[in-house]
Amino acid sequence: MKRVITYGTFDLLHYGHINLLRRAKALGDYLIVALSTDDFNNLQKHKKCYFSYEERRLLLESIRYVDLVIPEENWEQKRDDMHLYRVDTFVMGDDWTGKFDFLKEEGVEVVYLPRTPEISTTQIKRDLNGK
Ligand code: C2G
Repeated sequence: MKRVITYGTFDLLHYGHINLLRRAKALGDYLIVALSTDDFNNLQKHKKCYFSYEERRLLLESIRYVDLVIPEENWEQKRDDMHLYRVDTFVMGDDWTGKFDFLKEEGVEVVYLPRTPEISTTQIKRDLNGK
C-alpha cells in the first residue's frame, strides 16, 4: 500500500486542484490531503479563504481520489507527518519545486507535478470581480 500525501488550501475547489489530486493518487494507492486550517491560512499563509476549513474538508472528502483529509496547522509539521502517516511519496505542484526536497531526508520520494495552466483561486476571484 503506497501512501501519498499532498498539502494545500484548496479554496474555491477547481479543476486545477482536481488534476493535481488525480495525478497524486495515480502515484500510489492511498492519498492523504493535509488541508490548511483557517488559522494557518489567515495567520501564516496570509490567504483569505472563501470557504471555511470544514467546508473545504467536506469538498475534498467527496473527491474519489482522496482517502484521508488531515489538518495542516503550520509549516513545520511535514517532517513528523511523513512518519506519523507512513508516507512513501510527497507531492506538490511545481510552483513549489525544490522547496520541500529536505523531506527526502525522511526517506520519502518528493514529486513536483506541473501546475494546470490558466486557473487559480486568485484568477477566479479576479474574474468574478470583473477585474
Ligand atoms: N495547483 C495546480 N494547478 C493549479 C492550481 C493549484 O496544480 N492551477 C496545485 C498547487 O500547486 C498545490 C495544490 O494544487 O500543489 C493546492 O493549491 P493551493 O491550495 O494553492 O495550495 P498552496 O496555497 O500552494 O498550499 O504547505 C504547502 C502549502 O499548504 C501549499
